[in-house]
Amino acid sequence: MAPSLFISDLHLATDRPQSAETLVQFLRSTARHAGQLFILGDLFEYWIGDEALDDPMPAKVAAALHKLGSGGTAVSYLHGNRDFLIGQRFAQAAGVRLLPDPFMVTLYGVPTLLMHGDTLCTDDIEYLEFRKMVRNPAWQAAFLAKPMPERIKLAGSARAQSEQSKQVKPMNVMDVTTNAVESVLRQHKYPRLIHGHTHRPATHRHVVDGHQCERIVLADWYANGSYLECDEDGCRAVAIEG
Ligand code: LP5
Ligand code: MN
Repeated sequence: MAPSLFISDLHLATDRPQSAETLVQFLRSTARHAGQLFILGDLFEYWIGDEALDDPMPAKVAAALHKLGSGGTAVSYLHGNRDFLIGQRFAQAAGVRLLPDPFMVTLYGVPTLLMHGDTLCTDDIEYLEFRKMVRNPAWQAAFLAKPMPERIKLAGSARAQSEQSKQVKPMNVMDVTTNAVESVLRQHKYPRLIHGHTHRPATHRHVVDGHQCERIVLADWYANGSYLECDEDGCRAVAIEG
């Protein structure tokens, strides 16, 4: 059976064109042989409204995703903490299905839970407060109603505050907590879990109520591209040569 591929945390930005180029090449080659491609958030460095589709880089990425979908690889997208404002216009232009977070899917007989991963970082109280604010539909509607230059300014200011706050936060606060992981695994009847966000790629094993669960953390694309490939034999991380 065709494999399922997973990517996250690409952080595509116009001023760092290499990652977008790597992605477009990946969508035109490896991804075409997959049955499904799951994007688990933070495809873009930040997203402040689907008007960004008027810019060349996001438009090119959306077109390449759409072409992949038309060729028979189903593409699904789950929001990250940087691109939670991706909306229906982008979804249509890219031909992607927007998934809720968390999302359960059975792959090759294995129940698998997909998340971005930010909600598992339950010790990061400041972040979770910020998240609560920006995930509120009324806040989002008000933000999207602002003129683009104002949105750019606010996003810049949020990024600056985030970078500042990350410098003083202990590293473990910015990782998942065992409690949150175990609780979500329990809630979903002990599936395999795949997520990104922490930029700490690894495969962890959790024993929850006597059940063995695998937790796979995806890598970011800062240094080079990579993807996770899953099939009936399990999952493996693959680096994209380039
Ligand atoms: O993103 P990353 O990996 O660097 O850090 C995250 C958490 N930070 C965020 C913030 C985003 O980066 C902001 C960019 C989103 C832009 C798109 C939407 C525009 C929204 C505009 C908002 C006004 O997600 C970081 C985590 C880290 O992951 C690890 O998990 O720790 O969380 C923080 O740093 C949050 C801070 O603790 C609090 C941030 C306060 C921001 C307040 C913004 C108010 C702006 C008002 C301007 C006048
Ligand atoms: Mn993230």
